Amino acid sequence: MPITETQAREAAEQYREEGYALVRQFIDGDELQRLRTETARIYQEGLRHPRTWRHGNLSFEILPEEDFGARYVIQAYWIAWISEYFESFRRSESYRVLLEPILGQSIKQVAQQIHWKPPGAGLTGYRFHQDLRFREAREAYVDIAGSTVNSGLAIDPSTMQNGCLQVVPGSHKRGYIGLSDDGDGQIMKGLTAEDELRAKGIDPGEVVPLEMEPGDMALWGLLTVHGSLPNQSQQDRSFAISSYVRAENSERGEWAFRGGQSVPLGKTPQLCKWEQLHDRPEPHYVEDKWYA
Ligand SMILES: O=C(O)CCC(=O)C(=O)O
Ligand SMILES: [Fe+2]
Repeated sequence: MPITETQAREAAEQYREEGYALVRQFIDGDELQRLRTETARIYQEGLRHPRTWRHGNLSFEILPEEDFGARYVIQAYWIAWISEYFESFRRSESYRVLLEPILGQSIKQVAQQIHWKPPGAGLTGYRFHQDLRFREAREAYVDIAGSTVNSGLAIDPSTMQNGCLQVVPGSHKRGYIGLSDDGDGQIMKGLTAEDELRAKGIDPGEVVPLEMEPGDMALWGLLTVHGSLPNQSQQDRSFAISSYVRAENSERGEWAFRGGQSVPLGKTPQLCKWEQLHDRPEPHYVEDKWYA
């Protein structure tokens, strides 16, 4: 059963005021079971690749055995291309109800990701940052921050021990502050020291951990300061992230809803993020030891 319009309105209100929102039991029951089963299947699919692999928007980010002692899948992008379940889920009635009070009735999707934090993988934290840093081609959007919302759905229980998302309420009203933009800007290497937060005017005491049960949904914006720690437990934390934009303000993305109607993927992928979609559309492995 999709969330109610009242829940969605309340979430939109919290999102506007605080830069994030938490919706408990966005999905449950059989739907949640299907999500978990399909996520496990996709992890196994990713494990077939010895290194990071891309094909159009579809991609698996791999920590290879030669560098990590075992092979780990830490991210998958645009699995809708290999999963009927995720293709319809990304534009399901639950998402429509959730997104409409924030983005209106015509919506494109610019990111679809699953993040895993396999126990033992080590490099599974995300230093504090604002997602605006990931949006290339700002000219392809109008009012990009005001027209985008990110959503993260807990597939596994998400706890302090396994690296749940942490947010700074109200930080979306402070503009772009450049956290983790120093050095090589690689947000999965190292941790954010409390002093880095203080240097940008954030009291570490303001950070709110979002512990979530499977099926719970978090929303945050492109300017909301957030991050997460590496998994320090024996339980994985898989998390399904999707980023949606108000369609009339974006030249990029796959349609999700047009005038409130769910829109399936077309025959060919639309430009979402990577310029590689045009430069190197064929399947290929990526030589980028960003973790070295
Ligand atoms: O998976 C997480 O804990 C956070 C991911 C994140 O912030 C991102 O991909 O931008
Ligand atoms: Fe992020």
